[in-house]
Amino acid sequence: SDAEAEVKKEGGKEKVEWVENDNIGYFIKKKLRVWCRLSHGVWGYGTIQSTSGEESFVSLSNGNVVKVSTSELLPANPEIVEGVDDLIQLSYLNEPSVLHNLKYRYSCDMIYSKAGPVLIAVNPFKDVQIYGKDFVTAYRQKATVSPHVFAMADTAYNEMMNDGANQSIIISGESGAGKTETAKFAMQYLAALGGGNGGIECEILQTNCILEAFGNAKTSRNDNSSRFGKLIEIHFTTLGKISGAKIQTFLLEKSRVVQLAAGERSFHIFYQLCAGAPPTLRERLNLKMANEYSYLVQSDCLVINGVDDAKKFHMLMEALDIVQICKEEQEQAFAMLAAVLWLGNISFQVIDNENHVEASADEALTSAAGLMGCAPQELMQALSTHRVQNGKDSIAKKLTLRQAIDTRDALAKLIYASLFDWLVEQINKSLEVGKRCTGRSICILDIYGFESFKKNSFEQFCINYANERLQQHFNRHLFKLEREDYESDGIDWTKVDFEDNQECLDLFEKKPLGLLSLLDEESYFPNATDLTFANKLKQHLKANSCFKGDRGRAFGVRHFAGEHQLYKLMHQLENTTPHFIRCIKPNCKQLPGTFEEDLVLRQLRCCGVLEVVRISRSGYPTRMTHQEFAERYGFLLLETNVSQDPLSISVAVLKQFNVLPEMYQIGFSKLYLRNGQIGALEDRRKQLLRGVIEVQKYFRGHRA
Ligand code: AOV
Ligand code: MG
Repeated sequence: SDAEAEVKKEGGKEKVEWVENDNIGYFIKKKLRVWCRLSHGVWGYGTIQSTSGEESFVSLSNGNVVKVSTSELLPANPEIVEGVDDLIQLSYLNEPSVLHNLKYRYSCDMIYSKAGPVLIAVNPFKDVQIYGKDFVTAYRQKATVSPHVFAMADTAYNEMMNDGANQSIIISGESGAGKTETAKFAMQYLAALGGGNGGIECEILQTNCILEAFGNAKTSRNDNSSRFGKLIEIHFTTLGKISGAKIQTFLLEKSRVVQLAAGERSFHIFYQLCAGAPPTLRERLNLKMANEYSYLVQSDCLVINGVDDAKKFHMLMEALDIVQICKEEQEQAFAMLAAVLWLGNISFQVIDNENHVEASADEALTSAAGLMGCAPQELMQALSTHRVQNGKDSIAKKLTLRQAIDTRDALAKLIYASLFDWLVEQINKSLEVGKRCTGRSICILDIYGFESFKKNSFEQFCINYANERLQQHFNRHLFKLEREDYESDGIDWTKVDFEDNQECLDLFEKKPLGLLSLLDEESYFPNATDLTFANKLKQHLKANSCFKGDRGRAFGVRHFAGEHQLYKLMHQLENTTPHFIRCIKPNCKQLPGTFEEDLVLRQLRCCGVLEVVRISRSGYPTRMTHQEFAERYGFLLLETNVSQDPLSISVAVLKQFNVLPEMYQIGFSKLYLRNGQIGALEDRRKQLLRGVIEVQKYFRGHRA
């Protein structure tokens, strides 16, 4: 448990005692600064004025005095740790302290902080001038060490060069938290470091523009939301120059092509094409404006504030040129997009008294067929009938309106998804330059974060499963790092209590009774429905604490995509040295300068940052080299007969202040102190310095 030093006068001599400070008694006694929970859930910062029974009066920094329950008080940090780079340096790692530190830094445009080995990036929602060439140079030359995505990319690069080990930069966070932007800055830095090899680095950077056009869309949370996961592997020569790159994409949200929520858009490329295609291309594709296509108008949102789709289209064409996709192929790709749009305009009419339908022979049908390279009649047939096997023969069964619309939409999604895959393949061909044979690489993973909507589809299921796997990778890695740090400095490692998400993963993965196996099995039963599946899950999984089946609701799942890619991805990542970046969204309005504490806290909690902090807290959060410690506190020594090396001085300080042996450990290079210890020494130090100043004043006064 935590303890705090208390200086007592005893027979004229000061004696230091250690008291438990879990119950904040020490803070109350000393009238130190505290955090108190105010009525509306936010934390207030102030000084305890008085305490009576279970209640305390706290004078807040804004001058108000509030009455709060003493149990709602938490210790605030001493001033020397205000706005520290690394949350681990905080003496008190309680939530308000962590929040305050991030908020303080954010208000000074310091959007990056560390939580031990993890980089935290709080989205500024404005241009911060910290990504220019001067910053690249500064981080390259180690002229600055403040936390930055450049610093993390630099570490990855150096570790790759020094150890020859592959590296990964894993970026996670909620929708709109800044993952994609952060990934781009990491790529920019690596391109600057490993560039100068025939422009391959420019090509790599241009892929962002292309993949964002085809894979991003405006959602209610983010005007430029990635609707796919991306892993880019950048390959380097033994001299550290970029030799090539490879992109893998995951879980493209293809349902967006045919179905949009109010206020959201489909993939950017559709609007860019409609707004920016030059006249001759418009003519050849029989292209209309976006508001004439049903797939696009359904959500009542065609433009994004501050975005010029036509201009974006021109940038896209340039980018396609740069990655060497020739003009003919570009036009074929645009033709497929136009085909998808026209497909959405195809309507159906009832043709018999059994409510069977047939596609109307109109401009939509002829245009779509023309663009797809088939006869209108063929397309009509394909959209109005369903082939079923009957013995040796196959017969065409007519479709109802719902079935016909589903068929049409499935075709549109298939075309779009195939186009996306084709594009990634073309990009990869063009990035293959150096044959990628050296085996050194840095990969950057930008995957969309946990999602939870009112109605969650199979897509959310897959995304959340992927995130669950990543979370485990994250937990296990950090745990390992922490242990290595202790062990390499000769510190006795006693296992700290460590939360794992294995049970949740079991829920998905266990065979034969996990969500995935059960779903797989159920989808083979001809009479299976959402409800039978839901019942099956309830029957088998109710024992797993991560399973919630109490609402009797059916699942909207039809088919399982296959241990999607994800297994391969995790395997690939497990063979690299990972570097984690956690992006934080400070508000939901995409506004600069707005830091909503509750929102940030929720993200810190659920993405494991506080867990990292907690791991350190249960160990020895304060780490100072013998030298640093001796320099800062050596002058407090009363005992003069101490040899002058840093280690002896440090030990003497600890002895003098009666720091209990279980409160610290001495490593080969550093001192490891339990939570709260440094705060007490700081108080003592300040007291003494104040005394010195008083004495100086006194003497000056006398001389005058
Ligand atoms: P995401 O990738 O995490 O969301 P983005 O990277 O698209 O989030 O960021 C959302 C928006 O925040 C961007 O369009 C920028 O306007 C702004 N932004 C983020 N990081 C920065 C930064 N470092 N500097 C300036 N502005 C920034 V999603 O893809 O929705 O999960 O699926
Ligand atoms: Mg993104």
